[in-house]
Amino acid sequence: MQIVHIIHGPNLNLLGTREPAVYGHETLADVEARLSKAAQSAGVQLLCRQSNHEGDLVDWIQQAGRAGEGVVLNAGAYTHTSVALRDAIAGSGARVIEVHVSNVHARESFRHTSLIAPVASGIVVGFGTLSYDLALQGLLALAGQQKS
Ligand code: CA2
Repeated sequence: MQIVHIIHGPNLNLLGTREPAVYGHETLADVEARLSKAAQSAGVQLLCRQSNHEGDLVDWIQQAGRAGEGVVLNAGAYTHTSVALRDAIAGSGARVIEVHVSNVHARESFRHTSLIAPVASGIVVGFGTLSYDLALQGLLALAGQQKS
């Protein structure tokens, strides 16, 4: 069965507990439960992980890349700062869809830059937690296109 990695970066464990005006009311567990249902209907297995540590994210991206498995990645604030994550994506050849819950372009200017975007296969931004669902759908569509 095809495996898809859902990787959440720093502070996303707080989703649904604070700043609801920016990030909404759903927790990470709520989002993952919904994604799991969509994955099940698509016949795909999800591996969902969150870490506040950059190196964990690097390891998981490399692992997915080595195995030829796709990634839905919300790198949180590391999106705007991490050369290491960009290098992990480029170096491992992982197919990554970058996700943001909030519309980063309507926020502070330091959030307008993504070091990941140039090496991502697609980007979904600003649809609230629905961004994750759209990203998974996009990733599966890209994988399907590659097979045919
Ligand atoms: O909009 C997104 O998904 C972000 O990746 C979220 C990051 C932020 O640094 C990015 O610029 C955009 C922040 C994640 C923190 O999540 C929280 C959720 C609830 C309460 C506090 C933080």
